[in-house]
Amino acid sequence: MSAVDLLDFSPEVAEALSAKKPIVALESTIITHGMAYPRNVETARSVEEAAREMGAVPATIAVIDGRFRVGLNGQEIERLGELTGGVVKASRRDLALVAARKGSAGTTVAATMFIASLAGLEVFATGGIGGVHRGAEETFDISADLVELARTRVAVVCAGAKSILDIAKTLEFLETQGVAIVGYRCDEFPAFYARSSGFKLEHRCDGLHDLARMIRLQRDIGPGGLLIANPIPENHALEQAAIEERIAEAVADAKAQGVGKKEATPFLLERVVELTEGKSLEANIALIRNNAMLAAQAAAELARL
Ligand code: PSU
Ligand code: MN
Repeated sequence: MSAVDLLDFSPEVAEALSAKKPIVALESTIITHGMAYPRNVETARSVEEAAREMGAVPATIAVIDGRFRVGLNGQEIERLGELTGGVVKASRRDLALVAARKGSAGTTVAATMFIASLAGLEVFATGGIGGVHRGAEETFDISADLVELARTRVAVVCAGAKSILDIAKTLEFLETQGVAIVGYRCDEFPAFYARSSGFKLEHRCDGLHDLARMIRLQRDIGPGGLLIANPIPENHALEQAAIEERIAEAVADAKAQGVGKKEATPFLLERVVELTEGKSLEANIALIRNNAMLAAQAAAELARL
């Protein structure tokens, strides 16, 4: 058996693939581990809607009963959303093992990229990628997302990396791994809740035609994907210094409670939402929608190249 045999497409995505319509892959760890129920389900639906508004078919990816599902219907998103915590957070390394016991899982950026690529999808939208955690010099906590970006030919639209991470080390690691990064209408790598991080990017792009050409060439040249950095819309951005303080608190809490490994990211995300009284959640939702819209436009442009 090969990995492709594990793929199942929703009827809508199957039709879009054969008709060569633009498709945007979406991850599901945001649903299972990134937000609490029912906002996770509302967000997943609204992000799909955003992709549709821009003319693409959304394909939310997850592992369902041991199968790699590309495209979930509303009911399936609801079911996954209710399972928060009770379901596996699958990164690349977990896929075969979850499939072997016919389990279900939310897929991280790394796992979603892998499945998207298997399915022949070119463009994927997420909120923020995983990265090098603060204190990684001791814990070695570096997200598998970064390694996947180096070896899988899928373009990933993100709003940068949250400053729950060490952005400088994340960018260094990406450089070492040879990952191509382009800022969409920005000169700096964005910091998720904030439009800039202080870290300059080497490449910038200002239009969809150029972006689509970059995606296509990166796909031709490889071996990895293109990371497209798309800053949070101005009217949703949070004040940098204030959010930085809350994040530092969350990181300290995680350390004090000994939270690490794959629990680190979900714990920090939830703690930041509490500490900002939900403001970070609103920003998070706005930026994912914004990324889905850009990914959809890029996918539509790719179809025209
Ligand atoms: N960043 C966010 N929200 C998220 C995640 C990252 O702002 O929900 C999720 C993504 O699915 C990402 C994963 O791929 O966390 C990274 O987890 P880890 O650090 O364990 O690799
Ligand atoms: Mn980790």
